Amino acid sequence: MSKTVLITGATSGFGKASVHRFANSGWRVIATGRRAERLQELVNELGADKVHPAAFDICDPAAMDNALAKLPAPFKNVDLLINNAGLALGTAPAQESDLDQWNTMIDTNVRALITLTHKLLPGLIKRKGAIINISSVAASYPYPGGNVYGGTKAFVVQFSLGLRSDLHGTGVRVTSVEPGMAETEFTLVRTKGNQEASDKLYKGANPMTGEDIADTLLWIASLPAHMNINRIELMPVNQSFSPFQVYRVGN
Ligand code: NDP
Ligand code: 8X3
Repeated sequence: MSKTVLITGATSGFGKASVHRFANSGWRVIATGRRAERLQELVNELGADKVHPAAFDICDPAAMDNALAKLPAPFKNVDLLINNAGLALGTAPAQESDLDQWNTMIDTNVRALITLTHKLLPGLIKRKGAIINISSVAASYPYPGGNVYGGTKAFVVQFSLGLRSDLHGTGVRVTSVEPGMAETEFTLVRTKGNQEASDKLYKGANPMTGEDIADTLLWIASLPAHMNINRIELMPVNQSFSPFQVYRVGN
């Protein structure tokens, strides 16, 4: 019998590619995001029996409740929650950052993620389901301008590991997926629509793609029920590590 996955942030990037991968592998998919027309395109491409579009702002708990209450019968029982919706805003150092942007990242990457998880946990436990949370390499490796974004993603890692502890014995699997550079709309959003900045960042780097991450998510979800990937970190070959920066007095 086919299973149901709820994928947040399905209008673009990792989420959109995952809707295709899961639907084409026999899953029923609840696809969420604010851009309703993009969700409808997924339904048109993949079929209304495979994809249910749920357009809402994930930061609005009432809208989330409404969308969950309106799930049609075949999509009601979620077996897998992929908490993917998220964003980075700005690259300024902390001392020059915009507090509203910080709060939006916390509301989206943290508050909305825990809210949806909390709402779906009873059903996931009943069905011995799974949760995959999308974190980032920014959770483990700080970089200038990563401040609150990295903080939210570190929360996602630790929350995932905490869930693993709490769900001990329930059969529910929890995974933190921590990707590095992948070309999606991520940088366009981060730079408020600066296509040139986005193109420049990815040019020549051969970054990962939404499909690369979607393949990883499908692999994790398809493992035997007795196996749990706790954390997985992925990078394009052309991305690696730098030395610490050292500020020298007198420079
Ligand atoms: P995209 O910008 O391409 O996709 C982000 C998705 O999140 C969109 O579908 C967007 O939908 C959704 N989203 C954002 N805010 C809201 C909101 N308030 N309500 C509902 N949906 C929302 O980026 P990616 O695919 O790259 O990002 C997916 C996840 O992966 C994010 O959590 C990101 O932090 C993480 N990540 C990305 C990396 C990268 O290099 N690309 C690397 C590591 C992690 P809509 O705008 O329609 O609402
Ligand atoms: C996205 C990867 O390195 O831009 O989470 O923060 S990075």
